[in-house]
Amino acid sequence: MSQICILIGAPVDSGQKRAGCLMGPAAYRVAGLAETLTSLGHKVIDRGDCAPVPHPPMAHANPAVHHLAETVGWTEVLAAAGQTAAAEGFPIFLGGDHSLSLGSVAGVAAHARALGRPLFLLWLDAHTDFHTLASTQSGNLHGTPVAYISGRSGFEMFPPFPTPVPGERICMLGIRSVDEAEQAALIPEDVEIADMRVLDERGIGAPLREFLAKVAAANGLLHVSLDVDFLDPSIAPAVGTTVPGGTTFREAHLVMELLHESGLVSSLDLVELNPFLDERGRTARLMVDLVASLMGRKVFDRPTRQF
Ligand code: HAR
Ligand code: MN
Ligand code: MN
Ligand code: MN
Repeated sequence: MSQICILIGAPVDSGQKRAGCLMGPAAYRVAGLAETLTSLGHKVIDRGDCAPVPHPPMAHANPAVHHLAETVGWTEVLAAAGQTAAAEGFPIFLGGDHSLSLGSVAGVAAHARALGRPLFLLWLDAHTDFHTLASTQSGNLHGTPVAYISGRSGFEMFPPFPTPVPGERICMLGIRSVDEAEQAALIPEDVEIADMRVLDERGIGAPLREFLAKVAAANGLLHVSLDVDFLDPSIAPAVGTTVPGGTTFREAHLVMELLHESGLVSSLDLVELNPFLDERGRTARLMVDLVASLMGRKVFDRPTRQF
């Protein structure tokens, strides 16, 4: 199906401490994201880069928390841009660190609420990003979006999340770094966590297919959040938080191919690319290739499915 892809540049660097993610949107453009989507038959509208709504500094009881006002400002602008774009087509958020998902997912959740359809979330990441502002020790707000999206308390300075996504509508793949406080908070939730141990045992297709069946049965919308560190650092070095033992090139493409076949994905984040750490653009190009698989590029285009 041909889509109207709406590119939303989100040069967010405030959710962590290693500068460079702000160059992400430019790197995706240089790597040919729009041209790739056009070649697959999609229409592309590039909305350019957003800027955060300005706020005076905000303090938090947890002194580790930094760039709070800026993060709230990003959340507001991206939620508004995301809601508008979701009504017009298929939003693709070009990050930017993962704190941008506080806003991108709030935007698509507002759209889902307007349609009266449930939103589901696929989190492709080494990390669960399930901290609250109180529990984060690093103070890096890129480690918090899933807590906000699932309606945990402690985000009072942020806009109230429109219809929080309950744990049973969230699936995480690629997980291999979970802090103690996140672990404790995730236990009572029903988040489907296919960590690397599970993927080693079962392969990556099985847990994903199970989740997609739930989305389809509920007539849900599906937001996909793709963190560069989902991938093994040997193939995707351009990220500030490398964790060994990530997904392979083919595992990542299989995820994207299955997602395409499902026809269920309605919006996408590309996050944590730090082009300053890249090797001649290889990570940016790999991310663009993964988007191509998600949007319909096939290894061999069979007239009928025969797997
Ligand atoms: N859990 C750690 C923290 O909160 C590391 C979080 C890193 N998150 C990302 N995005 N890089 O997934 O500081
Ligand atoms: Mn992340
Ligand atoms: Mn991560
Ligand atoms: Mn639950």
